[in-house]
Amino acid sequence: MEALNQAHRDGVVKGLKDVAGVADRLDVDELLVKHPETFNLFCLALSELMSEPESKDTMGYFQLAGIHGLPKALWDGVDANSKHSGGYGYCAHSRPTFPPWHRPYLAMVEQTLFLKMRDIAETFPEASKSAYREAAQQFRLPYWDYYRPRGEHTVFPGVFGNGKTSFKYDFSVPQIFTVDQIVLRTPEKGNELELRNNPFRLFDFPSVGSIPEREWSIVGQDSANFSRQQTQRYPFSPDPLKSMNDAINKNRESGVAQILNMVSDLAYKDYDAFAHDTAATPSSGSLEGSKSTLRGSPSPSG
Ligand SMILES: [Cu+2]
Repeated sequence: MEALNQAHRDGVVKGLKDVAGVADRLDVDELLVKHPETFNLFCLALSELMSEPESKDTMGYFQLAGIHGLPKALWDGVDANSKHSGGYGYCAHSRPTFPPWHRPYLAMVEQTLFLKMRDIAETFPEASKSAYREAAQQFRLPYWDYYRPRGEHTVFPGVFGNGKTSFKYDFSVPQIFTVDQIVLRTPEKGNELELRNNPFRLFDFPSVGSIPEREWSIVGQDSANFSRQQTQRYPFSPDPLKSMNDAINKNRESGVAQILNMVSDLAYKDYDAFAHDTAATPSSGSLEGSKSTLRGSPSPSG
């Protein structure tokens, strides 16, 4: 464990294999339902990370976020090869390294949260400490499976009567991303329940200028009209949640078709065609393209 702590302080990603073994990453709802104590610790750790955004720690919130986008800053003094990232962050867009680049990046976020979860587990009362220690060991960064039904029967903008389409399953946004507050068991309350702000809902900027004004253009043409107080999803929609759910349900069919195509079409034997969006692909789409389509739907700022 000390080796991982030291590596982390040095800005090195070792991953969790040596300290927690190998485990599956789960869909966010699966983690929540199957490992509630782990999810509880995850929320506490994420809130703690987000509460010190301007920490100069190389594994601090703004430092981690800046690797992929904003705020624009050098990570540990290393200059970015920004030719492919639009001048922001280090993300390997439009290159063969697009898929593998994101794996150590997410492992870095995972390692950061895991170490916080381990520390938080130690602050719980003696009677619950060992349960939380074990819960931390179960943690792997969850993902959002866009094609997992979250409910039954939905109606969304489409092509049938009244311009609507209906489907027997609803692939809506996981609820944990939508509610303002959540109930957590906290060490401060002696493992009792406490109402807390939901860290998955939004991020409150510590000050209006914490993202410099000149950097906002990365989030698109309309960025001048975005809130400088907090992050928003579908900021210009009168009903952001409905817009997100509609987009996810509407894009599901073409998204699934594209992924199946990438599995079955021999054109994708070419790794470049599979991996990124600038290769001359004889068929349609790439892993990068499908990520962008889906990411662009729920959150215009990525
Ligand atoms: Cu990226």
